[in-house]
Amino acid sequence: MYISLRVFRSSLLSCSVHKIMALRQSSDMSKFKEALKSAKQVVILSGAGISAESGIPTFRGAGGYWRKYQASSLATPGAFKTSPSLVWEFYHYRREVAAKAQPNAGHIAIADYEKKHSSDKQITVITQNVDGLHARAGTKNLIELHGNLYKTRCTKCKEVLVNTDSPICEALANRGAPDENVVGSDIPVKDLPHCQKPDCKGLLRPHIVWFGESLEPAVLSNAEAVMSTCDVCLVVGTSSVVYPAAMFAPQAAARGAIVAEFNLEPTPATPDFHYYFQGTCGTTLPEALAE
Ligand code: BJW
Ligand code: ZN
Repeated sequence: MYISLRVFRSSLLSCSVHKIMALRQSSDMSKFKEALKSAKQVVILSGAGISAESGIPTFRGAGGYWRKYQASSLATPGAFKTSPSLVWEFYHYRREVAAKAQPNAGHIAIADYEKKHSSDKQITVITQNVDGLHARAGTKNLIELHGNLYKTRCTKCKEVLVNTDSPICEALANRGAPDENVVGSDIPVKDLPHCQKPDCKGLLRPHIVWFGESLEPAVLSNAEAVMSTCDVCLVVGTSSVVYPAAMFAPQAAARGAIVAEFNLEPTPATPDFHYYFQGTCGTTLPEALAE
């Protein structure tokens, strides 16, 4: 359920005031592992940082550009309306990069942890990533909040389909190079991916949640449900600036769940959490999730 930014910020502010008195942050791994051991419901909330070691660029910071465009400026309905060709080139490039990437030690540690503990704990991975690497590492109980690079949605009949074709259509073959000297994109709309239903033939788009679009209601309510009951939450490789995901873990911490952040650097949400482990997910997660 949505709360307004003003209400959210003021509730965070009062939480933060409370925490200044009550919450002492720790980076004691053995203490965290004790808390994890006794947890019954565990959520792992991941972001682009977990896939960085697989060679997939993050959104913010130096890697967040494709050609001269900031990645987040292409992930909008407006950009697709203005130039479906440019946006498809961007997504074609990212589909190819992610298809060649392999899950890394962080993804694998999470998948192994679920495999080992699914009989004594409820473990859910909520990811903001669209690259499919958690599933490829073997994670089963997975909520993909922002969609998936290998799903398409018809702009006309709204049908969602899995599509792993490479390239997704002939016109995109050898397109999408990240070279910043390449300007614009000129693939005629008729040559971009289209719905195969004979009575539809609508233009397809990536089945991804762009800025300003709502998350799928069922996906959002599943995520909110597990976030509202977990006893331990690991927040891994996310800058915690994109809503609604950015408020999941601070809200869980505010109601008393133990929250641990794993990141290369502190984020705006770091002060809200009980534990902070600085470093790459590929090194910190295998340690945190091992027996
Ligand atoms: C490592 C590491 C290593 C690196 N190890 N760590 C409330 C308040 C204000 C604004 C809003 C609000 N509610 C909604 C909005 C608007 C908007 C929003 O949040 N804007 C903010 C930027 C302010 N949200 C939306 O529009 C959402 N829709 C929505 O809520 O609809 C209703 C609504 C709309 C408007 C107003 C009100 C209500 C939809 C959000 C969809 C996000 N989509 C994207 C792109 C699509 C996916 C794609 O093409 O791939 O999803 S944006 C982009 O950001 C992507 C990511 O999933 C998402 C989060 O980024 P993430 O994963 O955190 O990556 P980075 O790069 O930011 O951070 C990486 C981190 O890893 C860093 O911290 C590094 O340090 C770390 N790191 N290597 C460990 N090896
Ligand atoms: Zn269709």
